[in-house]
Amino acid sequence: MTLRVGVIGTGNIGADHVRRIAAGIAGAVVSAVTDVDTARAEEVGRSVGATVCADGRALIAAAEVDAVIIASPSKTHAALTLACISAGKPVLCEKPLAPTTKECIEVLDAEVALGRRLVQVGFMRRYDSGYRAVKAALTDGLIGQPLILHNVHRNPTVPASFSSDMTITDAIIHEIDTTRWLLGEEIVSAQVIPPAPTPLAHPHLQDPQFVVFRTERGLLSTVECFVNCQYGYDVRCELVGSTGTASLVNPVVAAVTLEGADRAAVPADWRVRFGAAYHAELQDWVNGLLNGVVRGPNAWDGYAATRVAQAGVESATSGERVALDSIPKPALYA
Ligand code: NAD
Ligand code: ISE
Repeated sequence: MTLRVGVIGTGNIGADHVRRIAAGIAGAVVSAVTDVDTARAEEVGRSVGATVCADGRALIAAAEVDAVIIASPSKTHAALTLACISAGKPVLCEKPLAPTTKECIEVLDAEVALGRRLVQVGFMRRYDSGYRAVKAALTDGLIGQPLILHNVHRNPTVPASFSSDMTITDAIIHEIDTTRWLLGEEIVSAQVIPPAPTPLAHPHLQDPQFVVFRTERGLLSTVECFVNCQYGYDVRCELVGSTGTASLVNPVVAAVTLEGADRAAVPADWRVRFGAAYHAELQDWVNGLLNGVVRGPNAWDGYAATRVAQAGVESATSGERVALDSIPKPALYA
């Protein structure tokens, strides 16, 4: 059987997913696309022979769509995910599941009422070989007891439309998920501490941002997120344990030895750095669906990450540490 995938939003990541599925994901084809920018949808659709649907709802309802990828802006995610659940179609929703916990709870409620899991959230770092090696070092007992996780997340630049809240809800949300996943426990508080700002960011933006998360067992996870670092896309992570540390190694994309020095190129953007992880995420999603299961990061993970991000936004405003509460975890996500 071939899984027929419909993609909503053919911008940066949507077009990337379309290309990736067409070029090398076994067992799947892109059968339909849609975008409010119709010319863009037509161009991307034409490149892979996919139908262009009028809007997200038409795509979700289309007979030629078995499963949906949502790659439109974050504020559209919850409503489109709810429409997929109503239609009984599996959905890979890009992160975040929604910018607010209220919307995430609506998605949880709808899935629980349906009684089966259809939603996967695009936390693709869980599929990155570097992050997996860090996790394996911990679970294999190589570094003793986990104590502190240090994270760095740098983008060369962002557009003027990118806000300080989005640094937390759209960028740091990746570190929130990797913290929960690597350490296997929930985050219980968040504090945002603003460093001196770079002169090279748009004036409305606090950049960089620095956050300290504390987990249930008192572990710390720190995140420096700098979205105008200029020099490239740089994601780092070091897990400090009681007997050693495990670190993510930034993959070398090209190296030049010249004039007595080695120069290793930094990835240009997330497409380059995490290309293999996006591939693994999509292939695992398709393989699972062909066997009737959704097994990646689920709607609970989406809710759990957004509630922490929302606390971060609150802390950025107040300057205070924000303690988190949580709704009970439904049995569907046990
Ligand atoms: P983008 O602006 O490049 O693309 C979004 C596209 O959606 C645009 O073409 C826009 O015209 C279209 N669009 C807007 N409203 C729509 C609607 N209602 N229906 C259909 N199409 C609509 O943005 P992007 O960088 O591709 O990000 C899209 C989403 O993917 C965001 O939620 C972002 O957080 C997520 N993302 C995830 C990763 C990752 O590493 N997992 C990387 C990049 C982006
Ligand atoms: C973007 O939306 C992503 O998800 C990238 O992975 C992340 O690095 C970037 O900061 C976000 O804006």
